[in-house]
Amino acid sequence: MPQMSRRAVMAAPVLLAVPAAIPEAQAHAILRRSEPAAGATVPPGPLRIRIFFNSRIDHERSQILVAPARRGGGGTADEVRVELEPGMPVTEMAGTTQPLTPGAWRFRWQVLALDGHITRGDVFFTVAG
Ligand SMILES: [Cu+2]
Repeated sequence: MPQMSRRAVMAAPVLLAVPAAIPEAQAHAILRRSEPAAGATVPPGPLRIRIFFNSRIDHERSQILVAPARRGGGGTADEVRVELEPGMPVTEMAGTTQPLTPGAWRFRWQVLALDGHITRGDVFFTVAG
């Protein structure tokens, strides 16, 4: 093998490590849909949250946090981590919250995809009075 070709082969793994070089098809996890959906109204009490992603996630390094929704975004002090259900499909995660009181709430999902990228987002919903 000529010297130039060998160098090109050696360089390939380095290029793959650059996030911008990874095709969208192999990219990080994006929320496809959730239960509850954004803007939904749910009854008071414990709430089962289920989230569907476009790609495989690492359940060990992914989480769902629930907190009251505050005007202007708010901080993370009120967030409570939801224990994830074991045995979910590789593109889903789910867990059930403690009883939720009536009002505005959000859950925050944060997941690690197999491409090594962490993504997160907030889903706002209402607990009926
Ligand atoms: Cu990615």
